[in-house]
Amino acid sequence: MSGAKISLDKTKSTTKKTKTMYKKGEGVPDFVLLNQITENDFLENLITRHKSDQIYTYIGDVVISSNPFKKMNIYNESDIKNYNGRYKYEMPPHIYALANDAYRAMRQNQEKQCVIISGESGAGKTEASKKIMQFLTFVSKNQSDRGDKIAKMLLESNPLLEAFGNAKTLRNDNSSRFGKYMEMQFDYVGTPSGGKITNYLLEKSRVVGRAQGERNFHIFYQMLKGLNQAKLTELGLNASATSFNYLKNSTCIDVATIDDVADFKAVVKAMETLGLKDEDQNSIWRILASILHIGNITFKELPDQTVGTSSVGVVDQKSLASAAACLKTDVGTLSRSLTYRSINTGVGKRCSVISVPLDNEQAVFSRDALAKALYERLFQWLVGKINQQINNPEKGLVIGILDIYGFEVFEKNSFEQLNINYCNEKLQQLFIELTLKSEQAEYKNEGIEWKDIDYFNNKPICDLIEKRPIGLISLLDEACLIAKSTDQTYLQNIQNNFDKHEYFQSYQSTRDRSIGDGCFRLKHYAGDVTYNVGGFLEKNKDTLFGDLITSMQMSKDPLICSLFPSPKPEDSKKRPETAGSQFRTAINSLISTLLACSPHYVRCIKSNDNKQAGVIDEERVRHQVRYLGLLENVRVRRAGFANRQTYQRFSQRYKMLTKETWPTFKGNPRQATEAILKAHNIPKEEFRMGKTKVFIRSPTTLFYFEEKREAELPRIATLIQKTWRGHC
Ligand code: AOV
Ligand code: MG
Repeated sequence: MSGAKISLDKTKSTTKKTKTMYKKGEGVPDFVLLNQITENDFLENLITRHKSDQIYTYIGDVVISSNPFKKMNIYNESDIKNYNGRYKYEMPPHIYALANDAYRAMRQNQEKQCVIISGESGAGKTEASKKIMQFLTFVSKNQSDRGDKIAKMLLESNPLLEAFGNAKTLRNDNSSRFGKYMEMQFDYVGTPSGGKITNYLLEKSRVVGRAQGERNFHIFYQMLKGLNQAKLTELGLNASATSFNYLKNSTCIDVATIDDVADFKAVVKAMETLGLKDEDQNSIWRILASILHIGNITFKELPDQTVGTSSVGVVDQKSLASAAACLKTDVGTLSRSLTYRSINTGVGKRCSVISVPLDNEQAVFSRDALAKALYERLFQWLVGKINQQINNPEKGLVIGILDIYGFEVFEKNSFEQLNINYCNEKLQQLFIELTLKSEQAEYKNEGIEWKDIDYFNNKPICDLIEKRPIGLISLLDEACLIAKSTDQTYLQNIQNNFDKHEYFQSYQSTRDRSIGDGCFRLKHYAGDVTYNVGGFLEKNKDTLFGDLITSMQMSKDPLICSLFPSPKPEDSKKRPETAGSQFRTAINSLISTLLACSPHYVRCIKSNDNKQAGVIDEERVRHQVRYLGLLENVRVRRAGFANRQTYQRFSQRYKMLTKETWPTFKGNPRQATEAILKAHNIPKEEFRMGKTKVFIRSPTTLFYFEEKREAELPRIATLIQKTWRGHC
């Protein structure tokens, strides 16, 4: 798996420092430079560049990345050094240039930065996020031990979390099944001081089942191939992966692009770097092994003589015993918690608890719920453990990197896909808000002459999903509260509410047979997705019966016990928050976090659906260019201004560049800005004076001022020193 490796190649680089950025026939490095902005011109440039191994192209500050599906010789140590500290226009487009810009902006402006990476499943987001981290850790670690150690830990969190949170899907061999926002923390001079990971909704249903041809989370296969024999025997895992129902049920064990043994080694190394002690590691292997044993437990009907009804008993006593042994819990209690459910009856003093036997379907449900809960809580614990090691609560500077699961469409799409695609809608909305909408709004507010550019706004789809009290999530919550509701009644209810909605379709409203029974369709920004409501209510409620919690609390392993705390008395009266609303809250809080930072964008494009090197599928790429709104992005960018700054800031930063404004100036910041621009003969078409800000059309003008300033600084510093000495 390429996913786990992030080491730097020390061989020679292919990115050379150059001022002439492009040759004829190789396309333009920034789409803004195209002669004409048509879809075909855009595509031609992208394809030409992809074919000549130039996978990065800009739209102003935005990096467009097309997945090469092959190892590129552009990520060596020498490449990092080439990009470090340089200006964008000096070098060919690269993700390192964006990382460098974020790092520079963070230190220069002492402001939080974030990098938002978007694109569909398999487009290259996770790889991009790792390249950014690789660049930032390399250029920022100084020779201090602490900086080095932190940098190492930040990098090592990747293979560890990928092992537990990524899996092979039909779209991507290393698909992220959780969302991740990694904040890299720096001190005020830019040395790494820590990090914090926020994770979003892990697709835990994968633990118990998935589509044919997909895999469970990588770690299961790694563990079976990587642990030594003695350990495997101790865990009762001396059998091939195909002996475990949770692994064999999707008929995919080995993947050509993945080396589970090597990845396992990387995981163990990462665990060590991140301070996971042997006993923690042992608990982790035991939990994972217990999940595999739990998956092999099946049930059979038993006649229940006392009540005359039937209940179920565990068939596979050996698997049950192995699971209990791995979990260090009592086998009888575990067995009972899988086959019975305690129910409180009566109120107050008359309250009593009765034990109700489960039928086969309920027992299977309960078994799978336990396996999913164990895995999800272990994952959460792992993230917490990493954070404990790396988080530095002291105030400093931050670059956040967002790598989330990409938009996805499968043959059968369920609750998980709805959440994943909802999250992608929100990110697209953020992109629209920040780059298309507010940019145009700002020109207007500042009184800059501007002709509006149309774009597709996906806000109605976001509202359709998340709006309260009538939205897909809220109505699902409502259904979860009503005892009689089923997935079908939920479907009926959303049809009644949304059948006239522009972006919602059902068989009832369209008579379109392709929207099968029990399904609805959303017209997402990235394409139509048909969701099957089967399991929606259960997945949203996400219940884990108290008996299972009790049986886990009896474990003699402190880690396992800690994963299942008893509910606090004050929480017992509150209704537990559903999975859907938790996700909505988390995503909206993420958006607020991102809005508080200066954003940098990477838009990843999947070149083809077969993960093939050297192939770029024009129609697939055209579709992505369309829905990502890239053409509109170029239009706004081209007609607009690359940079804007308040008069205050501009004049403050560049006042030393003209004798009119240095050392003193009597006018206001706007007049000072005008004087600086005039003294440097900046042509009129190159800037506009707004109400509070100056707008600069091309980045080169800004670079010009920056270079002049850098050249001036030593002289000014000497001058100040002399004046200071003179005063002494
Ligand atoms: P994703 O993160 O966008 O999908 P990945 O970053 O995992 O996609 O990329 C998928 C695969 O494409 C990787 O495993 C690599 O084989 C290849 N790849 C991507 N970027 C590069 C690159 N810059 N150079 C070489 N190969 C690359 V998902 O997590 O499924 O939404 O949920
Ligand atoms: Mg990914």
